[in-house]
Amino acid sequence: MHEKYVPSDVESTAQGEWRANDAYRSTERTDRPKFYCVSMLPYPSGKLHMGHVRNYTINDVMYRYLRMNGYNVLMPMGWDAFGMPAENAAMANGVPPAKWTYDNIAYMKGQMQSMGLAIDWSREVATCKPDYYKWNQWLFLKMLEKGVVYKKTGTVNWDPVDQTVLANEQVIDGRGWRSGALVEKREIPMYYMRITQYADELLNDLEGLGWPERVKVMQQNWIGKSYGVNFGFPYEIDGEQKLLRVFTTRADTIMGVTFCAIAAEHPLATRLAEGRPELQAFIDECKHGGVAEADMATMEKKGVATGFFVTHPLTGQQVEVWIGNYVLMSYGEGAVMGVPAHDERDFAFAKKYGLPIKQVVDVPGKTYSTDAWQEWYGDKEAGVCVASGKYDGLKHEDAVKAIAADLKALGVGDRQVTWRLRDWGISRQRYWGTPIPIIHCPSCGDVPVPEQDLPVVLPEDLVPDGTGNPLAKSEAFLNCTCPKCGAAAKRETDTMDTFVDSSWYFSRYPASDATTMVDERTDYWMPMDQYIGGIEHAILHLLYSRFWAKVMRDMGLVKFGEPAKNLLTQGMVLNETYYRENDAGKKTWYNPAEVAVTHDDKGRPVGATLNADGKPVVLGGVEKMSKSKNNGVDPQVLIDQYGADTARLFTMFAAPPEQQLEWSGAGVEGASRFLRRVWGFGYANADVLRAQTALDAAQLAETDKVLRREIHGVLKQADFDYQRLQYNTVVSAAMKMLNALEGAKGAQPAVLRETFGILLRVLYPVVPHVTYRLWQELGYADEFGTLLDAPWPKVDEKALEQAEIELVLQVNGKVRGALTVGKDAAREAIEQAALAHEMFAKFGEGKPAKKVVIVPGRLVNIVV
Ligand code: ANZ
Ligand code: ZN
Repeated sequence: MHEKYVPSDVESTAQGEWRANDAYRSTERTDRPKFYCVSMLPYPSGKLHMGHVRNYTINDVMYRYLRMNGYNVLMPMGWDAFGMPAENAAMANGVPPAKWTYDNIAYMKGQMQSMGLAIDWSREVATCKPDYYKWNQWLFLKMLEKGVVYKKTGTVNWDPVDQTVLANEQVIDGRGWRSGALVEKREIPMYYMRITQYADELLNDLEGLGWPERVKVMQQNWIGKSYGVNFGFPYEIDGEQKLLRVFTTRADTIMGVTFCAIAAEHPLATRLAEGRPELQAFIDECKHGGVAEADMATMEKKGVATGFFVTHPLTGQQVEVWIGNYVLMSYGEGAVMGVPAHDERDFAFAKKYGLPIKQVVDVPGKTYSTDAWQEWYGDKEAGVCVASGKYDGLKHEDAVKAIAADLKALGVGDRQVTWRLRDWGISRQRYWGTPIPIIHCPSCGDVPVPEQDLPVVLPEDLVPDGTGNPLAKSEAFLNCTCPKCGAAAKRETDTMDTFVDSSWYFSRYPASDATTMVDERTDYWMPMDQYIGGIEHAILHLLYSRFWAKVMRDMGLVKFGEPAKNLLTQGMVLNETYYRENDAGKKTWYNPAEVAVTHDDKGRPVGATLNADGKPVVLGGVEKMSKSKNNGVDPQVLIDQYGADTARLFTMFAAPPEQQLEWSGAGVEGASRFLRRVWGFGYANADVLRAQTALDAAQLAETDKVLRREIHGVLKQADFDYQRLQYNTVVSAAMKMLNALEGAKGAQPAVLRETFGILLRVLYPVVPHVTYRLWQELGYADEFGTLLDAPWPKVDEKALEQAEIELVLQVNGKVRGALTVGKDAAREAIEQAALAHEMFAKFGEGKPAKKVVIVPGRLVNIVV
């Protein structure tokens, strides 16, 4: 055994042995309970960042702890390998996205291996490989057959200069990110997945999931079930009687309607704009800008009056129709009844255009004013109807019922449930994705690719140039024959949204080599017992995954309807930021590695200078690690300098998994120091530790009992913390153990061996390399086998039982201190401990003790 702890040596040897033994390959054994723990698969962007390191270490700690505790555990890994960054890199460097992607995968896989993760690489999945995306295509066609997939026109962002469709994030302030051209909205045919068909189930099943409450609430809001009323305002146009239909959740405010607003794409708007250039101009203006719903909520409310009137169905009054940019064509009826007194958007709109505001709900004790919007104006629980004729005095629920009944009696409306959830448009006009398996034939129309011709393979050698989809220019891909009539035909060039790829990969890992989409190994492992990932995936990825699970279940492919029983959303990794600002106000951000920081006496940073020139930089505060703020720490640098175990220990110790983690150079140093101490203890006591003498519980010295009590007590707490996934306090437990071991002088060899063996196992899931090596070096492996499958240490309740008590210590009748002894300590042991006490040395004046008086459970008096 080396005297010095050399992480690179320890880690490469351990990893070499694990690889040689295929130590993390899992099988579908039935003699143990299974536990399937999965991290959200990474996008192969180039190299790992600290967020990845944290995510996978949490997963790894869980794996190792459970495996030692008798579970059959599987930790898989894969690559979310399609997507835009690869196309962007291709444009920048002229390499095909495939090459960039495969290179990144190889590099990042190497990094993961150097972290010592317990991944079963035999199950690796890359979503850009034909044997994976074949099944996206296959299920797409099955869904098409069943009507779960359908085609309709959808709105996209069109860049008129680059002649290409842009993703929402490529539209910046209404302009194309590369060309700077004003973006237009375009209607094109697209494929949709009917997720709305599962809306009720997606909502109801949330209840049974062991997920963070806030994630469930986010999903709930996204699905957005609302109970309302759908009714129409009668009008006449071109000699025809029609209804302007609206959807409202506040029918109780119907007497407060002062206008109606319709979306720019509403058919009535189109009709009214005929021969009215000022209306048409506004409609065209609305076509610019992004199509993201979030933009709609925050943008300035704008509109134009049409001079056209509809009739209020209950009062008979004339109500003017406006075209408004805040009305969405895709929600409800694409039209709203304007109640400025009680709807915040309508309020802003009415103030801007001087429309009347009529209060019809009153909350006792509050005074309404049209000066500024107040939260309570929109509260439906607190108020009652006023200025509403026969509905006066009714509360929200009763008013809605009464008004809906009246509208129904008039034949113009009824109650209605609506959902915020939209069907999922999966067509993308991009190259680097799963080809949609459809063939366009001039005579047969859209023809599905026959099952035996799957997969439709994506060419891997194209280089996009930013002007449209390269598939549309590739003759080799494009040209084919119609499977129905044999005539020359063209392939669909749209590819699938990359969220399709990530919607079911966890079901593929168990059966990654199967010639079917999934197989009985999927039945064995799924659903995931623990899913781990970032909160940024709380809505879309998780919702789509749940939807796919239900679709696959309904097709008889899998036996579960929810993919993840438990979800852990790990906290973000934060770091200090530093910058300088030039005269134009442009900030340059400096990496924390490039600056020297001064701290006050509380350790808070008070100033910093740039290493390069010694001049000051501004402290920008603690922020999420990101490229834009240049405050990332490269995990590779950390691993190269300190070893993977230190990186793992620091990330687990600095914060509980779900909390934010603040980076600290001092914390990393501390982690490294601690591991050197563990090693040092093992080295210094190697001979004693290696001696496998049996522990004789009856022959323990008091100091041995104290040590065992400490170690078993901390083990009990650590066990509890492992089970509730609180890994930071598991690390503190190990630190306490080491302190106790270092403080225990002259412990019996068997006790030292037992307690250090406990420390190694408690620490092992967090720092598997150094503990694995010590386990071997100190002969534990000979006794228990490899640390990977060593039995988890059991708490010896007997060791805990002997609680300590404190006795008052007197010297010549004067109180000089306290003496801690075991509850059942024998007379001689107490006498011994009293005479060894430092207070006796100090106040006994070097004289021998004449007599030691012991009052059991109370005090000890040494008389000299
Ligand atoms: C009148 C009203 C009065 C409304 C009031 C609210 C408060 P949720 O709850 O999210 O489903 N709305 C309906 N269709 C719309 C569309 N296409 N674009 C924009 N807004 C639309 O929202 C339902 C409410 O959103 C509806 O209730 C309607 O405004 C508006 F004091 O009707 B309400
Ligand atoms: Zn044909």
